[in-house]
Amino acid sequence: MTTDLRTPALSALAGQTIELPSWAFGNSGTRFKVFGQAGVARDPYEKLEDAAQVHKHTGAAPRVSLHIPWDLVDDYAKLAAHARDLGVQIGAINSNLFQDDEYKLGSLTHADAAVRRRAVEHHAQCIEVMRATGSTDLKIWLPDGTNYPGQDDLRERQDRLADSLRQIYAMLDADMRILLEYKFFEPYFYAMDIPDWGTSLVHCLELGEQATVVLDTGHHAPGTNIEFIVMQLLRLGRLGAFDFNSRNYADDDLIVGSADPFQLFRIMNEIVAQGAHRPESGVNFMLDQCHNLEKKIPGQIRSVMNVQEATAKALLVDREALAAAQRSGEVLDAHSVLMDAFSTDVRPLLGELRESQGLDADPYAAFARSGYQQRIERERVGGQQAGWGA
Ligand code: AOS
Ligand code: MN
Repeated sequence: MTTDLRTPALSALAGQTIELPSWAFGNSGTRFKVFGQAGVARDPYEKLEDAAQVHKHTGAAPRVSLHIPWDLVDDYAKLAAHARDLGVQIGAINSNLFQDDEYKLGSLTHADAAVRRRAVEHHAQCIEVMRATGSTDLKIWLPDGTNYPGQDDLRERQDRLADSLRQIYAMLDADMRILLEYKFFEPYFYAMDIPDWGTSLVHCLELGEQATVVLDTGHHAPGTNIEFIVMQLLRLGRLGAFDFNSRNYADDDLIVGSADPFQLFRIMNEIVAQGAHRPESGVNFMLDQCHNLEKKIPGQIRSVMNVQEATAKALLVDREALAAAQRSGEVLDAHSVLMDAFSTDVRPLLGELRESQGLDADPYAAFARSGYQQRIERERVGGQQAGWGA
């Protein structure tokens, strides 16, 4: 390496934060089976306690996304205070448009204005939660779509969606923003109403500057060049957040970086190339995962570590050498610069970072040694475990 890349990499990594989803701490599964696990959180308070363990050992996960109504509580100021006491804070608030019978044919796009109004009003409730918890991100994943050609008018559904989103946007406070997610299939299989980043972006551009796109890494067809999308959204200033996870086949929601660490590196490379890893870029690096087989807390710790490792590798790309090789058309030299960074073992660097922060170099092992898992398995007896839909 011609330049010292380690020192700036360490300082950039010290500033990186990753947001955890509350639902990762509840039971989850597939549409075939939800497996229960001993010690799983029974309410949003316990979910925050588990999330705080991830932050305690990684030092990099200080926010937790909530989902309404899965995380309904009587007093959100109290929940936010509980988070603060644990050393974390409330992150994005996720709305839910997919679990009411009324939404079978659509929510924000429904042909019936009364159903659309109800779906819009649910966001007023979410914005109240944001005000009470200090959250500034309203994340909307629109599950609407159709299963059969001719089932509904595609154009009219877009117009209704634009109108519903305008009403939600109008409710935002000045420091709030909408994070608008896209997904190419599921729960509908002919035409989703926000199937791709282009559609999400078009709606965001129409809405205004407080609307940005969420890129869920699991929501693309196989072979999609996700880093290209990342680059383009950054270029336009409209990449609001990631929902990080891994896919092998569909929306698998597996641990980020487990299926394809090279893809995660390529994504983080575009992020670092445009300086978007810095907190002031406004890109929220969130996880959206479900740990069906593995234990929840170590699953989240591993995920945070995977994002940190991909980021560290991206920070070690020798950008001067890369630019020189690109300018002179040295195809393989340019490629080698990237591969050298990708092939670097960054675990010692991250260990050094953590030790400088008073943490154990290996958060995964430190959590295992802590006895927390055994304690919750012993103590959390009785009550209803949190889970998908609860
Ligand atoms: C659904 O497929 C999306 O990925 C959502 O972002 C997410 O799973 C949901 O918001 C969790 O409630
Ligand atoms: Mn998602």
